[in-house]
Amino acid sequence: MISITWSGHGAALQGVLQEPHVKNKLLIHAVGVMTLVSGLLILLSAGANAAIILGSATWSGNSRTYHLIAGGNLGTPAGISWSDAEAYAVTNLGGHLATVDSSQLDNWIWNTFGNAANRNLWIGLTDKDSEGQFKWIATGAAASYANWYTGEPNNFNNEDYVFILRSGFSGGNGPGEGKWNDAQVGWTEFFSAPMYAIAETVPEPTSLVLFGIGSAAMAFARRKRRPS
Ligand SMILES: [Ca+2]
Ligand SMILES: [Ca+2]
Repeated sequence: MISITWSGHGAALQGVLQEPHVKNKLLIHAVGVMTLVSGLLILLSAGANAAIILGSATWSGNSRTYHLIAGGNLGTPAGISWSDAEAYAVTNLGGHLATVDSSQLDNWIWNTFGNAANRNLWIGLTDKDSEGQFKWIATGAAASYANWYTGEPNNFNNEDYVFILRSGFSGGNGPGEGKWNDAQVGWTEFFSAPMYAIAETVPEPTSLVLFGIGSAAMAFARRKRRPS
């Protein structure tokens, strides 16, 4: 345990610290430094995760930006688990795996990221909290739109996480490309095709907002320090 006691010069320092204008400056500095550090940590962590963004595009229907996430590196992208993809979206993008709550958005994602490519696409739909009750990870809202493959979701061996089946997929229930299937959280491939993921972000990146707040606080503190 660490304890701090005031004595001697400390008492004098404590008196100075209690002067209102000094306390205000210290508070401004503390807020500025903390928000700058928060923003830096978010930006620095962008290189720390074993995941990459292969492409991004904005849908005019809601002005949100969607990102194609994979594991591995840019030279050799690889499949990624639902949990790693969601963690990457939260930590590095300030977002989540995608909420695909309309046929228009579903079709746009398919045409933008899935069609004609040998990849499955994780989305932000899960029934991990209550079997059969599928909710969007970003909002917790129950799914009112879904695009299941025939026979899905089947919760086979306790499957709680949803992906879009790759282009050209055909299984026991016939052709299923672009349709949805529930799967297990750690899968990185499905019938030899890698699992990638679609994440979404709102227009203003979180890290830039934090930087803005931090920079404004520091600039304000600098202005106040100047002799008038
Ligand atoms: Ca399930
Ligand atoms: Ca399934």
